[in-house]
Amino acid sequence: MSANPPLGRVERYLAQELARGPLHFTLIDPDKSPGERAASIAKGAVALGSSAILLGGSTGISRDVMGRAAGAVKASVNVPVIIFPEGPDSLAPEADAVLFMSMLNSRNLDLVIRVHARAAPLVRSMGLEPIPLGYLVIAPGMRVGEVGQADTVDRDDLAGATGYALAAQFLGMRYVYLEAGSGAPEPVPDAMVRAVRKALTIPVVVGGGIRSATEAAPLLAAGANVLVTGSVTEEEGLGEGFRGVLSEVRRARGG
Ligand code: 1GP
Repeated sequence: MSANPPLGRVERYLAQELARGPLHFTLIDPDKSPGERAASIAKGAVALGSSAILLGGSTGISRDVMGRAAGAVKASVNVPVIIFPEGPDSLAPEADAVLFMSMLNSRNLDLVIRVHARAAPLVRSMGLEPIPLGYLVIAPGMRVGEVGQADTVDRDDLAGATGYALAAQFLGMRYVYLEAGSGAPEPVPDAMVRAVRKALTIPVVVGGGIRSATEAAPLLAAGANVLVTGSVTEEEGLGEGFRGVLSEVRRARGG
């Protein structure tokens, strides 16, 4: 036994990249964009500077659909393919890693820890790298807030968000994800990102409602370490909105 097991390959890569500045992850829903379609979005996204592909989003993605998307994406890009899980049934060994996330503010203990107890042996047997992450749903929370039975953090409750995020860090989680919900009319407030960033030493991931440079710039200025976008590519492909987000991230990285 070692007190601090070494980081896995994906986390080492992310740590190296994060040391050079903020990153962008592209979330692709394999139910909406299966197999080769997921691969083609991933290829375009990575060419524009996205640093990882997250696969997930819908409820009820089967292992088969996840596996085919992960396999196709892996064959076309050289960045990590990470499952954004919805439950143990959507895990597939074709991916590199899984966000092993606890929904910190869910009233449903299944989403805080019980599903994890069922999923952990599966994650190990599939050889997926688990990335420990505290997932915090901020108002409005959208569908994930509802399905996840979240006590959403109010948008002006900076102390509440900071408390949860710091607790996640103290529990040993290595990332915190501030989630406004997919398709949120506005992203997490930049003042909240700034407050959480200031209190933590682990990376802060921000997602939900980021559709263009206009939303991305203040979040990056507030210190967000990773921006996640999903809907914008599902709805508009690699158009102006997505390109705008990526150009802000590249600018924040000094490139
Ligand atoms: C959802 O944070 C992600 O979990 C992405 O949200 O679909 O609004 O980009 P969008």
